[in-house]
Amino acid sequence: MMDHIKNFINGKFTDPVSGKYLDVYEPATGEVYCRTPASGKNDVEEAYVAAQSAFPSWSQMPVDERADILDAIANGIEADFDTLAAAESRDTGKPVSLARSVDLPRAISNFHTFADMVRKFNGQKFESKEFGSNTINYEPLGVVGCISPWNLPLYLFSWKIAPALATGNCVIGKPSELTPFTAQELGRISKSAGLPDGVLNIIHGSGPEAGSAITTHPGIKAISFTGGTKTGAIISRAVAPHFKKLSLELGGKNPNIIFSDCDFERMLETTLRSSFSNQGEICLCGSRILVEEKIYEEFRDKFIARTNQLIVGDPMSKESDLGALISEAHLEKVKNYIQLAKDEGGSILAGGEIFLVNSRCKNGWFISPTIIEGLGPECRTNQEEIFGPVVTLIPFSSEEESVEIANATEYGLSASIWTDDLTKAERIANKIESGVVWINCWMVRDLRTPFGGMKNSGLGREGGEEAFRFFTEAKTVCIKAED
Ligand code: TXE
Repeated sequence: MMDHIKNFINGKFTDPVSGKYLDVYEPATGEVYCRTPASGKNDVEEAYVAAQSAFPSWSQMPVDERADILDAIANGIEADFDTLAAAESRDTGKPVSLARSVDLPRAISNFHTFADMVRKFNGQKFESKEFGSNTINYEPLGVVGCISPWNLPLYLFSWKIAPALATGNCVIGKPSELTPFTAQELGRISKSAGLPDGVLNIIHGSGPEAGSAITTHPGIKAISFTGGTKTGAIISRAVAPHFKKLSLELGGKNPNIIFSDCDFERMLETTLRSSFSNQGEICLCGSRILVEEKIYEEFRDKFIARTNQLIVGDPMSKESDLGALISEAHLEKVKNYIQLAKDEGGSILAGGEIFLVNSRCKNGWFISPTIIEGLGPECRTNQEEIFGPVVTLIPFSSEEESVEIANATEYGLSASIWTDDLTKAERIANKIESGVVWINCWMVRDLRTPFGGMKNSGLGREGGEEAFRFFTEAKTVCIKAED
């Protein structure tokens, strides 16, 4: 019989009130392998009641004890590392090697980092003769909602849940309906780690049903969301009348700016990763590659050669560099963008085709890594988020031009700059409109630093103390003796 995922409410695994389920596909085979609850308002209400009643004791628990439970959750993930990595690969289509090297280690660090940080997160105090003694306390909000996407399921789910729990909130989390498996496992691990019932509740289901039941619930105080920009706009409208706190981490169209004076081999290696890791389904992937004219041809030829060596294949195989795209609809979307690039006058230098993988993966959703050249910065291919293994090459002739092209989209999530001249790199970094700028590296993340995007890439910042401030209300207590 096919496995059924369950909701996790008040420490128990439960069926959805509707009794209905959605199919969950394995992208590598194109086949349904389990079913996930089609939850809605009633399930969210049950979760809310549980979370609300768990809140007083969880929020008043000494911080060290809460932090110890977060560490125990991290240890629980570590103990199930192999199973969780295989499950993440099956749900998303990503190579299991990537789940092992990126997704799982990061989910573990999310819990440990926020546990460490919250132990040292104190209120501030300002004292002066004029204004007396002002103490600022950061108090948990109550019940908060965390909605995450399918590309890095446990990695992003835990990135939101860990700081929310650390600061004493109770959580209703909703993973993507396309990748629900490891979220269910997180419920089980949290319970074994000693997390009290009702503190973390996990509701499965679609965005318009389960997701919007969370965003519109009048008692839920904040929404932390990662996903598409269009969905971000829908959520903004839904939460506005309730005055909920809102954090949005949305799409990107990130530039890689490559100068002739960079460490070429290191840049090439990293640019391959930033282009095609996770099949290009990472909001931080560098999808527009800006190359100084002087080395444009050398870069293009070597990049094509290296791209053609990448192995697209069964995600379960250790050999595979790229696995399958998340869904048939997403594969269709990426294919349409490749057609659009051709219609706009672009040349396909590598890939551009559906990729057939033999044996068990013959019906899977694979596409080969694709490089496009010959398109101006303003065309749709260079403006819209494709979110697949598709990059464009754009030559530039001066520092000013590189900045102009880099900033010429409505997104502003991240950028990479490649040059040995650090003064130039910092000068450019100051002019780039994005929340993160990497110099001679990519996707290096100290979790204590703020993370998020400018322009249509998001609202607010996650990470470090920014996350703690998001999941708390600042209260100033002022004492002033009579003059
Ligand atoms: O994500 P959605 P989709 C981008 C990428 C991709 C596009 C669409 O370009 O092609 O978004 O992807 C929940 N109320 N990114 O449609 O819909 C949904 O159930 C509340 C960038 O698959 O944004 C899931 O849990 N929730 C990105 C989550 O939102 C709603 C990662 C994300 O799904 C909802 C993923 C609603 N009305 C896609 N509608 C990144 N920034 O990393 C959906 N959801």
